[in-house]
Amino acid sequence: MLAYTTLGSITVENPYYAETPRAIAVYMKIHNGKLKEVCLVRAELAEPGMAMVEIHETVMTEKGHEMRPVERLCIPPRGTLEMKPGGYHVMIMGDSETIKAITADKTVTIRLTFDDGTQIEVKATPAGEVGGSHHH
Ligand SMILES: [Cu+2]
Repeated sequence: MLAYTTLGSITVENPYYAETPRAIAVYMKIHNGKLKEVCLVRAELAEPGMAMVEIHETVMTEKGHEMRPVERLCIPPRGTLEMKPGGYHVMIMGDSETIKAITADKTVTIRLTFDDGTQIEVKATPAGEVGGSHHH
């Protein structure tokens, strides 16, 4: 089963999250149905709290995997961007209490803002559960 959220010509498919004691990584596929490039410029929690939210990319360095914040994540015209483990993700960071509170109901709701003004609320479910990740 797949979960979709569509607004205008942007479709978010299958959002899911993975949790560690001090962070939550949210993954999804974003499809751009426009004939113009669209860029993700902001991610935030639908209910703001003590956590910090950033868009991250994972890069390989001499020291191994490293995560870096990115300012904008652009999706080509009629293209799809896949945020997945080892690549792009939305990262929510906080202390363990804050992280626990966010995932208490097994749903992480984030709001994505694109450079064309579109805002989409996305409800991510835990990785591996129904509506969560699917493997190829
Ligand atoms: Cu990260």
